Amino acid sequence: MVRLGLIVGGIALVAAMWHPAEDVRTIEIGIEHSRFVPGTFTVKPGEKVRFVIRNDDPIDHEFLLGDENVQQIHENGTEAHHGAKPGEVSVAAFHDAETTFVFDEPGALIFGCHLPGHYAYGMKGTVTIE
Ligand SMILES: [Cu+2]
Repeated sequence: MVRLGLIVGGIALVAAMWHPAEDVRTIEIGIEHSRFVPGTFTVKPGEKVRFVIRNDDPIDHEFLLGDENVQQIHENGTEAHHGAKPGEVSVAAFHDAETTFVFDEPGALIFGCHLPGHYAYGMKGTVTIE
């Protein structure tokens, strides 16, 4: 029995080592009353993160990750639906959505919702990459 356990454990370990692409960290972000919760978090350079966004509000929102420039483009843009680009996803009322993003160099990025008035209201957060 101990030997079988060692074999199974060994296989699991080898399987884990053979799939570095599966090394994805999941971060859950809630939306409550047009706020992201949590509003700040930290990741490592090169880290691959699967964001699971849970919208507990009765209205639609979006999660758009990028630098200040990207945020300005979305704030002035007219894209009605997001989901094709990594780090960008629409989140319907009372629904979950997810998007996967690979962080690059140390620094900081912003995530925000750019439906009319939301960003100005404070529907934004910061990711620190360090
Ligand atoms: Cu919103």
